[in-house]
Amino acid sequence: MKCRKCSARAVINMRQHKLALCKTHFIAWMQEQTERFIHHYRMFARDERVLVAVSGGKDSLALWDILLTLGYRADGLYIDLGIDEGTAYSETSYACVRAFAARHPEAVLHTVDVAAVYGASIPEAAQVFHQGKPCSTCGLAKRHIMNRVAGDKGYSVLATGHNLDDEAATLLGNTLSWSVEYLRRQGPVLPPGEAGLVRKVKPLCRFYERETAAYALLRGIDYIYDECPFAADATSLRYKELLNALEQDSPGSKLRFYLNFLRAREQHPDFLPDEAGLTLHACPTCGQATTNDGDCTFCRMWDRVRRFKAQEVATTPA
Ligand code: Q46
Ligand code: ZN
Ligand code: ZN
Repeated sequence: MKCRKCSARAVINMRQHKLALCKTHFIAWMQEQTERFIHHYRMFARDERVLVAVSGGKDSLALWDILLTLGYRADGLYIDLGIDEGTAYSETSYACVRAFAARHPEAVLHTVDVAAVYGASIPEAAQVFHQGKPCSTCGLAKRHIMNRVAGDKGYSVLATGHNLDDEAATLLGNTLSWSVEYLRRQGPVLPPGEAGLVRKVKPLCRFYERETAAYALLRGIDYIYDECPFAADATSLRYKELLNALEQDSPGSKLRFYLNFLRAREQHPDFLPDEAGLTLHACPTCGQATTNDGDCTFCRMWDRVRRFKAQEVATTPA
């Protein structure tokens, strides 16, 4: 198969766009398209400082690479979750992030070691607070830490590497359960809320996962290939498989599902109205936005984890 633009050998065929491209033109296409999405969804301006949440995986490192190549002021944030489970997941992913950052002296890498700062790793905290379900603990911790670091370090916008497969799977899950509040908030841009929430953007949300993977490989980015050991239990993987089966029969169905949802919501704003009575206020302990009376869920979690650990120490025979 030949590249549509120059007739060289194509490295990727994107059936949903009826577009095959060679290495050079595919890399340029990914960067141009990202720039287009940033403008189209009014994600951020040239002079804004962007904090990119990097996990060491292909999507977030591809995003950081694209933003730097496009000339944006993009720094990275790595959160060390302390996940090992015999796979050295956190250690390996951090090594990939550090290697990328070392090649980009123009950018700053911020790191937060969860166990060192809060007293327990994510799997340890999950044992106490989420009946051993690390993804709930992890999501809560990442949202809080990303927002805090962005606010503390003066970034007006936080960018994550979610791709179309992630977004379509989340959309399917939210639709199956008719989670109106989540459906209302899902999209390429989550505007800043009250009480110090920063704007969140997903510049890669219209790229298929295979496209971000191809981009990372073709750009020579060393990323962690293995999924987090807890990902295998995630329901979203089953939704991704379902959507892949649909895509196989009907190329473009994933993209249509997502884009038509965004369009429908824009055309019918009353379909998903703002939830009445949901007021945010600042957590008295950390200052971040919460709907709780008193401390936010993040602060309650660490308080319980610390009390549990202190009790454990007190009852352990010397
Ligand atoms: S890192 Fe965290 Fe994911 Fe691992 S523990 Fe679950 S949520 S699967 S994106
Ligand atoms: Zn070409
Ligand atoms: Zn708090």
